[in-house]
Amino acid sequence: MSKRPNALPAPNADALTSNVLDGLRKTPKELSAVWFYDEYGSTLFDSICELPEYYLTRTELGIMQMHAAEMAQIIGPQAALIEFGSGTSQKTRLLLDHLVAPVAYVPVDIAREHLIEAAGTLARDYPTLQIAPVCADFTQPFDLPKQVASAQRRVVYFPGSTLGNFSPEQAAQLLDRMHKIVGNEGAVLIGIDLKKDLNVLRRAYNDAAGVTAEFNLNALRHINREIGANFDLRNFQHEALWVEDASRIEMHLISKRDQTVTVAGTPVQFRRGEHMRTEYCHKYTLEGFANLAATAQLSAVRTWTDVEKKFAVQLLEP
Ligand code: AVJ
Repeated sequence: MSKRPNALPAPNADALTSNVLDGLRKTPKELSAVWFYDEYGSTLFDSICELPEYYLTRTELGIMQMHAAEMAQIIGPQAALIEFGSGTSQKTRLLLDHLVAPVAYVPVDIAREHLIEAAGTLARDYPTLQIAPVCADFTQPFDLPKQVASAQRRVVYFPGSTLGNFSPEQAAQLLDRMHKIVGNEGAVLIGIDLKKDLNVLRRAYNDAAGVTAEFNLNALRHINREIGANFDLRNFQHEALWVEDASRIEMHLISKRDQTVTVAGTPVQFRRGEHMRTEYCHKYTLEGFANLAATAQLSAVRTWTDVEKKFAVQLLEP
């Protein structure tokens, strides 16, 4: 790694507190999906990716295995790859194996220890690659490391259908920021989950082993620790439901009783049965996604899918 891991700053605490309180003042209450990803939550997410019901990761990995060589060829030599929400960088390896003389890999993730570990493992396996991790909430502006400057082409990699976590307006903004980051010669390689059998979708977010429930509840544990709150995890129940109008799964936490929770010194009331939204997981049609990308002046030059069309990876260019 080009940077000492200790030099990675963690995101700002005041911004995190107002992020939570703003969401809790809404009706219905909501929390940002960013709260899932503390160290434990990132590990839980890695377990979710292995669940039999959670088809997303293995389907996308299959697409990458089949087509990474072609993706790398279209991306071209001496690219800088900037990954939003890099996690374990597992899918990225398939791309790195085929890219010709990549100039830099910039994994961006909110979970600091997880990021450092993933970057370290990657550095051992790709000794000639410049790896410049950035610990940041990628929905906020962050500085690009200097290594990116010498690239022939900048490419944002955004796998996992993480875009689906954002409202259509936020997703359009995020795509627009990606467009600005890569510039008019760049590209965005993005993974999106496609709309399918509703029972398959519901099961993916209501797994039999209860890992997703634990992942959902862990957002409260993370908030308790990070900004000082006293959520009692036993008083909330996980639920994931399909919302047809918006074409999305929503993850909720339902209050099991009337209760008052103190969040960074502010009392917050919950009624029994009240829903708090913790995540959107939008499921796209290729046409719907094309319209979304177009709002950011991006369009698909290539689309790769699995045979059952469960998931798509697209290369977007300005
Ligand atoms: C990593 C955001 C794509 O929405 O499917 C998994 C996160 N949430 N199970 C998704 C998640 C519940 C995941 N993304």
